[in-house]
Amino acid sequence: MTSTAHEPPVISGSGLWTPEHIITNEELVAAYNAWADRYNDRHATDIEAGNREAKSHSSAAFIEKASGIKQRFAYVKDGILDIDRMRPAISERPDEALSDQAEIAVKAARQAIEAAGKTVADIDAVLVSCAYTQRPYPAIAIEVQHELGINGFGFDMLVACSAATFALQRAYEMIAAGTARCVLVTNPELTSPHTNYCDRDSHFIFGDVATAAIVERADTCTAPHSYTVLSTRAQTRFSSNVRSNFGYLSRASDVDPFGADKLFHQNGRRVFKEVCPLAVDHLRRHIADEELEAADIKRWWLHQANINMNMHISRKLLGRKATMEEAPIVLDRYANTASAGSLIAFSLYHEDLQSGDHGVICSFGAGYSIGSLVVKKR
Ligand code: CO8
Repeated sequence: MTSTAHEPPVISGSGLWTPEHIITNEELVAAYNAWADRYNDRHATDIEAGNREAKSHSSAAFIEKASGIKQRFAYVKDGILDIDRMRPAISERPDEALSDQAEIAVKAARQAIEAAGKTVADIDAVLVSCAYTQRPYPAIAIEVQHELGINGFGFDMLVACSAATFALQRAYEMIAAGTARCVLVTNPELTSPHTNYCDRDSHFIFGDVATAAIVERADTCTAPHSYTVLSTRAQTRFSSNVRSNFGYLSRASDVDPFGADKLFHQNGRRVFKEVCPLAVDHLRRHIADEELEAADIKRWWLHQANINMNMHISRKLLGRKATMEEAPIVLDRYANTASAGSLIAFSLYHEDLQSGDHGVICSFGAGYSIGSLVVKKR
C-alpha cells in the first residue's frame, strides 16, 4: 500500500450503531389496525353519512411487497405500538445530559475511529448530518466533538436522504483543500419521532440507526480497509413530493406544530417515478467521468428507501438484475433510515473487496437530492 500527500482523500473507517429494539411488520400492522378500528368506531356516524373517510387496514404482505421492508429498529419502542399514543415515548433530558442524537452519534463514531486506527487527537472536524436534528443549537456536532474530546470544529447539516453522502463530500473537500487532515462524519438518524404511525401509506417506512465514517489524508491512513475517493458528485432539484413542514414558524403561524403535514409525508409513486431516472442518469454520468462502465463497479452501496427502486436502478445500470453481492440490500432489516442506508450497506459489506476494486456510494431521495462518491479499494 503506497500513500502520498498528493493522493486524493480516503475513507478509512466506518461505524454502525443499531438500536436494540425491533418492530416487525406484523407488530406495526396490528397496532395500526387496532388504532384504525377504534377511529372508525368513534367516527361511525360521520363515516356512514359520507362526511369522513373510513381508515382501511394496513397489511404486512403489502409492506413487504411494496417496499422490501420486513422490520425496523427503534431507538425507543415504548409508545409506538400503543394506540393511545402512536409515537415513541422518549423522556426529555436536562441540558447537562448528553442529548439523544449526540449519544447515538458518539456510539457509531467510536467504531469508525477504531476501524480507521485513529485517536481523537488525529481528528480536526466533526460533521453531524441527518434528516432532522433534535434542536437547532448548539450544534449536535459540537456536543459530539466535546463528548469525544476532539479539537477543531464541528457543524450540523440537514440534507434529508442525501445528508450522509453530502457530508462525506464536504469532508472530502476539506481534506483536499487542506483545511482539515481528518474528518469524522456522523449520521444519527432518529426517524421514529417524525414518522406518522397513524398514516397507513407511510407508517412502515422508517427505522432508527446511526452511522459514522472517517475521511482523512491518504498519507496519514494506516487502516486495513481504506478507499480512495476518486471523485464526488451532487445534484439537487426542488420537489415537494417528499416533505416535512415541521419548524419554528408554527409558533408564529398558530398551527399545530405536530399536524400531519409537519411529519413525514410523500407522494411515494411520484417519488419513485421521478427519482429513479434522475439517479440512473446521475450515476451513469459520474462513472463515465471516471472512464468506468457499470460492469467495472464491484459494489454499489445504494440508498435504501425501497427494494423495487434499488432493483430498478441497478437493472438499468447493469442491463440485468444485480446480485446481492453487487448491490447489497439492508432495508429488509433496517427499513429506510433516511440518509444512513448507503452507509449501513458500506459498513456491513466493504471488507471483502480487493485492492483496485471500484465501488460507488450513492443516495437519492427527498429534495430531490442525489449524492455519489466513486471509490477504489487501496
Ligand atoms: N397496507 C395495505 N395497503 C396499502 C398500504 C398499507 N400500509 N399503503 C398503501 N396501500 C394501498 C394504497 O391505498 C393503494 O391502494 P389502491 O390501489 O386501491 O389505491 C395501493 O396500496 C398501492 O399504493 P401505492 O401506489 O402508494 O403503493 P406503491 O406501490 O407506490 O408503494 C411506497 C408505496 C412503498 C411508499 C413506494 O411508493 C415507494 O417506496 N416510493 C418511493 C419512496 C421514497 O423513496 N421516498 C423517499 C423517502 S424520503 C427519505 O428517504 C428521507 C426523508 C427524510 C426522513 C424522514 C424521517 C421520518
